[in-house]
Amino acid sequence: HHDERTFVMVKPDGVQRGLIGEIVSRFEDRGLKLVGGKFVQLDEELAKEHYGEHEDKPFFDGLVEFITSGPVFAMVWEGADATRQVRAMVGETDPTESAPGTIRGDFGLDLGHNVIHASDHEDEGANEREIDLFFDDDELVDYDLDTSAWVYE
Ligand code: YYY
Ligand code: MG
Repeated sequence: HHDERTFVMVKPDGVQRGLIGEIVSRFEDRGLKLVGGKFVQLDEELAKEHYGEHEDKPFFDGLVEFITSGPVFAMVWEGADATRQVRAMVGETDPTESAPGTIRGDFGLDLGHNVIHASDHEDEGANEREIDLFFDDDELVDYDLDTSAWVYE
């Protein structure tokens, strides 16, 4: 099936550096379908819930401060194996360990400012949890993309 959905967010550093368009283009070029997108200023509560799995880590407070420091661009992308494929396009958590050609490997040099968030494909259900946290059902649009017949056999 081609309808797996995954959550992606251009972080405040990516927004400030003018990388929204570049990042959207990469997912479009891959053949993924954008089904939702919005510009959001996270408050502390949403940031802490989104990163709840890391609340006991030493970097948690700094992470919450960073992710609330400016607007983010939140998106939902749909396609075959979307969560895993998007993570592969994002690269490793640390941009200095990320291969050239990945988003973090092309645009980042620092672990704390790694440009983009994407749902973890190894965390079962993370994609759906994150989509629900950021988007209401009526903010996600069902539609056919004309190119799908050429992307998929
Ligand atoms: O999913 P991903 O963003 O690749 O990494 P996570 O391990 O979930 O960590 C979330 C976020 O926290 C990461 O993107 C940067 C930041 N972070 C950090 O500042 N220092 C660490 N040692 C690990 C993660
Ligand atoms: Mg993660």
